[in-house]
This record gives sequence, structure tokens and C-alpha cells, in this order.
Amino acid sequence: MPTRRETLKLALTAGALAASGGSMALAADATVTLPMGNGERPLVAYPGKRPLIRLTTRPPQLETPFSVFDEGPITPNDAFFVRYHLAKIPLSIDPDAYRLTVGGKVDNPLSLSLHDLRTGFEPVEFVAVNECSGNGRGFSNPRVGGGQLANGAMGCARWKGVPLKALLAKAGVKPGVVQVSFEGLDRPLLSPPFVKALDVDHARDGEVMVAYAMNGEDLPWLNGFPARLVVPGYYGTYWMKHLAEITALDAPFDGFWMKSAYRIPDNACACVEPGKTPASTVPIGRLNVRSFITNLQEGATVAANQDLLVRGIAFDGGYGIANVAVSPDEGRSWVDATLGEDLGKYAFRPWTARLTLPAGEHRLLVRATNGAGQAQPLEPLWNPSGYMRNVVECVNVRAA
Ligand SMILES: Nc1nc2c(c(=O)[nH]1)N[C@H]1C(S)=C(S)[C@@H](COP(=O)(O)O)O[C@H]1N2
Ligand SMILES: [Mo]
Repeated sequence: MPTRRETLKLALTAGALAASGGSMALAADATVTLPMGNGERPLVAYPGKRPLIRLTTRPPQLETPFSVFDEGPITPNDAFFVRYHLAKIPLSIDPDAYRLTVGGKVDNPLSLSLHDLRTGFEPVEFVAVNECSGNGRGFSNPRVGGGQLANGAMGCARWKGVPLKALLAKAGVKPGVVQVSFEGLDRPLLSPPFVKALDVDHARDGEVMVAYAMNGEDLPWLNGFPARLVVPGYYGTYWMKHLAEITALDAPFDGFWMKSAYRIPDNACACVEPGKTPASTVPIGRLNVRSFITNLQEGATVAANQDLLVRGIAFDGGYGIANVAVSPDEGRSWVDATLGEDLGKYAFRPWTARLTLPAGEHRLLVRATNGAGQAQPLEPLWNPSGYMRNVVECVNVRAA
């Protein structure tokens, strides 16, 4: 049973959502200008969230201000980005009435309460990055359609929940099942329902989780209360929020969001010549390796000829970060960074490096290499959906 405190919190959250008129179009506190054409965005505090960069109102889509990533390798719940596709997001959920069903080609269909999820299974816990496939899409050149995101559509949290494997085992997946599909409580106005699928072996790998806690608290409403899928190492599109239905399928799922959307060029770079259309595509999969400088803002002035601490984060799709290097001179030379606390192979890995810059303008670069030897490209790779951006990032500073 949810505690009195939880019920109260939920009532407050639902009340705040309803008070905002269902569309949740809250007033802006301020604006920010992202470094891209038409980059002006309002900063808006939604229920359970600090002011975040608003991309759309219905459904709400919120980006994390980049300075948050300098606070540490765990993204606070109130700063975690929000992405939805469908106009009708749930505005009230009764935690007592909520049920997660496991059905389709199974021997014993399940209907589980939140209480069942919390107490009926051995919980697992790990830290993992959730990144939207379109993170950084707004920097695509030539530009592409879709949400014009800067790099704030990512976050790293400690997730706790039930291994999907345990739920599927309890339901008894029938022989011949090839995929498992997932649907949440949000509903479309006109578009196809948001349903995603994983191959059954992936679904049963013991790592994919139905999470009911995030950084030691209930999931924030806008991040999928009361339970969501966590697919470590994979792009956020598979991390179904407000998870309601799990279905075992004896044929590959061919709904719109698998067959037509979230597909990448079927080649090693997931890229094509800018402006071209790929010959064939496959569903998006693991996160590309990325790294960011977090403590120096674009255009910052730093002290010349003195020890300069450069700090940031790196992550990848689960091979782990092997190396981070910083270049003080646009890539002519590289200085190895020192890797910080290891929160697990799916987590943000903090790093620090020390540079001494002579007086003048400097373009600092950062590049990560993962445990599989994959490194970030120096030139951006392009695809028509602006997915999987992972070019070496730069920050221009002036030493004086
Ligand atoms: N129910 C539901 N789950 C969803 C989505 C959605 O539109 N509806 N969007 C997905 C996408 S594309 C991303 S990037 C992540 C974003 O997770 P977040 O909003 O918690 O940051 O949620 C995924 N899960
Ligand atoms: Mo996404």
C-alpha cells in the first residue's frame, strides 16, 4: 500500500497538473537561448520539477539546463528531462487501482499492483543513463525535422525495480515468442499509440527492469510514475513510462514506432551523406559514446598560465568508459583525463583534466573512448532524423 505521505504527494501532484488546465501549459519564469537558430526557449517549472527548458507544451517536453550536469554524475529527479510523444499524458493515476498486465503468449497472464511489484519480487538496483535518440538534434547540419534539442535530453539516475526477466518467468512465456511489447498510459489524439518492443532475449537479459524508484524516491510523475521500463545502454525511446501493458508476441511487432519511427541507417556509423536518404534502416539500439566538458561555459574567460581544472562527464551504451582525453589546441595534442567514481558501466563517468593555457583564444575539445574501442568522431555524423549525435564537443575559452 502506498503510505499516507505518498498518497498525499500524489494528490498534490495530480492537483497541480489539473490546476494547470490539463494541457499543463505553465507560465514561463525566464527564457534561455540555445546556441542554434530559433534557439529561444522558456524556462518553466512543472510539478515536481525545477525550471527546465521547455520545447513543447502539449505534451510537455522539457530539457535539462546543461549546468545541471556539472552538479555530479547523478541527475536530480527535479532536473531530469521529460520527453513525450502523445498529446494525452496521464493527469491522474490512482496508485491503488494501477495495474501492470503481462499478457499475450504466456501461460499465466498477470495483473500486478504497485504493491505486488514492490513486495512480490527480489528488487534490483543500478545506475544508468537515459538519453533521447534526438539529444543534440538541433545542432544537425543540414538541419532535420523533429524536436530541436540541445544536449539536455539525457540524465543519469539510480533505478530500482523488478527485473523484467522475473515478471516474464512468472507469466511463463510460451515457446515461439520472439518479441515483447510495451505500452504506457498516455494516449494519442490522432497518431498511432506509442508501443515499443524488444527481442525476447533482450527482454530476458536480467538487466531490463520495471523501475518504481528513481534516486531513492517514487518516479517523478513526468518521468513515468508509478513504473517505467529501464533498458540500460539503450536509447530512451524503449524506456516506456507509466508502463501498463507488457505483451509477449510470436511475431515481430510492426507498429508505427518500431516499423517507421526510431530507425537508423543500417551501417556501422548509422549515418549517410548529409541530405541523403539511407537505403535501408534498422531500429535504433545502443547509446553512442559521448563526453562533455561541464565546468567551462562557451566563451568563458579563464586565468592564463595557471593550472586550469577541466571537469566533465562521459558515458556509452554499456562497454564502460576506457579513456577521456582533452585537447587544448583543436586536436593537435591531447591530455589524458583522470576518470572519477565508477557508478557502473551504464552510468555517467565523471572525469577531470588539468591544462595550462597561454593568454589568448583556445578551442578545447573532449573525446571519450569506450571499452569496445569506439571513440567519438571529430566531424559530426549525419542521418535524416538527427539521431545518435556524438561528435567531439568543443568549448571556446579566452585565457587572460
Ligand atoms: N509512455 C511513454 N513512455 C515514453 C515515451 C512516451 O512518449 N510515452 N517517450 C520515450 C522517449 S523517446 C524517451 S527519450 C524517454 C524519455 O524519458 P523521460 O521523459 O523520463 O526523460 O521516454 C520514453 N518513454
Ligand atoms: Mo526519445
